[in-house]
Amino acid sequence: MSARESERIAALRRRLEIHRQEHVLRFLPELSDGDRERFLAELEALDLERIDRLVEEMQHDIPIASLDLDRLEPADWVGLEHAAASGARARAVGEDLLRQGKVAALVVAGGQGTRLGFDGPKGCFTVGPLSRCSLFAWHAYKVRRARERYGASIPFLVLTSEANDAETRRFFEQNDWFGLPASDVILFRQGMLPAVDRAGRLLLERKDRLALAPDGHGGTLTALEARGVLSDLEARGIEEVFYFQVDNPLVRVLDAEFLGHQRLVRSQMASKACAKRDPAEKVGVFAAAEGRTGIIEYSDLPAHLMNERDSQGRLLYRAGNIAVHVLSVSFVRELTRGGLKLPYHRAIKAVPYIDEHGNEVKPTDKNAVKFETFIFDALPMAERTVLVEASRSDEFSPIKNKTGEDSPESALRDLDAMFRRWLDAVGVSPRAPLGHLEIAPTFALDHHDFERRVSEMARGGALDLTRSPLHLH
Ligand code: UD2
Repeated sequence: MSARESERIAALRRRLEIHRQEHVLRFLPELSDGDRERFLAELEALDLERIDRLVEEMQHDIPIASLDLDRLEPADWVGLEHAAASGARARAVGEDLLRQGKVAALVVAGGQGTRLGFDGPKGCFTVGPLSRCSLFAWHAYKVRRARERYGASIPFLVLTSEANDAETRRFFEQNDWFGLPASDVILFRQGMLPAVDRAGRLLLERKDRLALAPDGHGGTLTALEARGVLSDLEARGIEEVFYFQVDNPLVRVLDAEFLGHQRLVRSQMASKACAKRDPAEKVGVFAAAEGRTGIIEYSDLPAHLMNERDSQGRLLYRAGNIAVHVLSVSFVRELTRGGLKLPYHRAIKAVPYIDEHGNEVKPTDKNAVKFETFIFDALPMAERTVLVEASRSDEFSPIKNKTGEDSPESALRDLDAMFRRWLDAVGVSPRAPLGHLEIAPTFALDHHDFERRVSEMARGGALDLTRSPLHLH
């Protein structure tokens, strides 16, 4: 080891000691030159002050709520009954925006899909009833159809994480970017944050590596800025980003009406909500406090608020978060200027680690704390927001669990029922049984688009909608 390297290590050790984290250097003498070099660089880049702050919040059990729970009230929303009245105007505004090429689509797909138990990026999971295409394909086809319909270029941004970036990239490449121009598909990786034990000490995953975890979907904002994607969007003249999660095949990607609502009230961040199925449904709820709107995550909502009812017997906090937003590019710029200001939530997990003797430990109990930011914590920071109610049967059926509610089976059922409603609206009763009916997003984006396409094709006499199986693509 050179004198210069010894000095470098001594300086790092002094810094780590101030923050009580010097134990991470324990195995340094055992490492090869290359591994030591890489690990030193990783440790030098750590934001130890921030880790101290997070540990302190953890040790004092400071609640991380973006709204004051004692002043909570339900958030205002444009309910379904009002959406019809303002819908046509909003749709025209949104369609104009799309035609002018001012919108990008962004899917967050950095999560690990642990509950589903699928080995691989969740976006690779099969969703097309007949095509057997993946969630990534399903979403990309919506972007493709929107480009075709509005005659504009629409960048498709995909947030990945360290664990799935390479595989996701390969999947897109192998599938020829699902027919989108490769230059308009932008995969960008979210950041990682160190996990700590219950005493706030950094954990080692290997002797030469910290235990790290993705920084949450709030990391989308940091990654947009840090990876140069935000500047790219600005250079392309993009003004609005349509944000959604990879696990919901029903999401109306680039919904013109929703985009219009954002513009009509000059909102910085628009959101969609569905009425909660039951008090315990695992969705965050929209609420307001002191004139600001935000979301209280399901795990943070006290039981008395979760079960509270209004005078008509409906859940008071029933505006469930379906994780569909429109963020204006200028708001994203504002949020990331001078470092991201979102709060860090804590998740207590079982994290494997190397103990002080160098042995690998695979804990069965939850031994560690991971920190993550949530994109919806940006809501209370916005001057103007708008919340629009969405119909669950048309827009929300996430794939989270292996079986039961919110599973592949319930998503297939909901997709099939939606296709049948579209067909019913054009006077057709399909003969195809469950699983034998697919209206691919390349054919139609939503029921408006479907009706338009059907009437065009019916004029040409080329369409038999009673076939079984029925696959329109
Ligand atoms: C999320 C919402 C919940 C509700 C529900 C609707 C949070 C914290 N909660 O719950 O309020 O709206 O969705 O479906 O969002 N992801 C990343 N990087 C990360 C973490 C997550 O990209 O570091 C992505 C992930 O790939 C997925 C989405 O974010 O697309 C949501 O993650 P989740 O499935 O862990 O969230 P969930 O279902 O607990």
